Amino acid sequence: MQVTSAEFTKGIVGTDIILTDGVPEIAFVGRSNVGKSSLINSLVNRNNLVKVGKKPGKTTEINFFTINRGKFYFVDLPGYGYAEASPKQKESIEKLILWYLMYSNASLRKVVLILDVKAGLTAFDEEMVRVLREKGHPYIIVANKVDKLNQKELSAQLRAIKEAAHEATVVPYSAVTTKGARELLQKIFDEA
Ligand SMILES: Nc1nc2c(ncn2[C@@H]2O[C@H](COP(=O)(O)OP(=O)(O)OP(=O)(O)O)[C@@H](O)[C@H]2O)c(=O)[nH]1
Ligand SMILES: [Mg+2]
Repeated sequence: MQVTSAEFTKGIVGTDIILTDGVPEIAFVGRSNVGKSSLINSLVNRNNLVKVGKKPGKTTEINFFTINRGKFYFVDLPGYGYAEASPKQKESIEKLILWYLMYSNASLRKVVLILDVKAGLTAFDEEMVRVLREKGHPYIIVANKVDKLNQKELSAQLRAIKEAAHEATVVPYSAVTTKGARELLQKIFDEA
């Protein structure tokens, strides 16, 4: 499937009518600064659909983007684990993400859990995997920023990530070079 159009639709912080319109959602979650927004831009071939590199930890809403004139939503979640956020801010972001994944009744077609390939899984990433498995949401792990590692480092990191994530599908990716974009789109849309 090709992404032929993408527009920002709305940001939500709780129950909203957009969650019940039946349009399948593809959600992008991950720690702050792993490249969620950059990755969405690279998948839709746009430089600035989603704002990148602004001060991390500022996005506190769940942002919906309409893909291919209403066939799907791409959903950009706020990043967790931003070191300089206050404990209260951290907690409210984690609560919002957990609510969305566990209780919002979102029509989740796929959850894309994004990691920094160098960092691997943090404690909250492991919590994410646990929740996704428990709720039975189909998910894919993306190991982003592979452009930062050489081949040897890369294969060791990918192996470690796969092991820590219960042998989940792990797609090596770079939002900078767009390496992995084709494979990721195929996996998101369940194509052979
Ligand atoms: N080298 C490299 N840098 C990347 C890649 N993807 C993103 N970055 C950089 O990482 C930084 C964070 O990227 P964002 O896309 O804003 O990350 P985010 O996960 O959306 O961050 P929050 O919105 O704060 O949660 C930016 O400086 C990007 O340019 C990548 O694949 N390779
Ligand atoms: Mg972002």
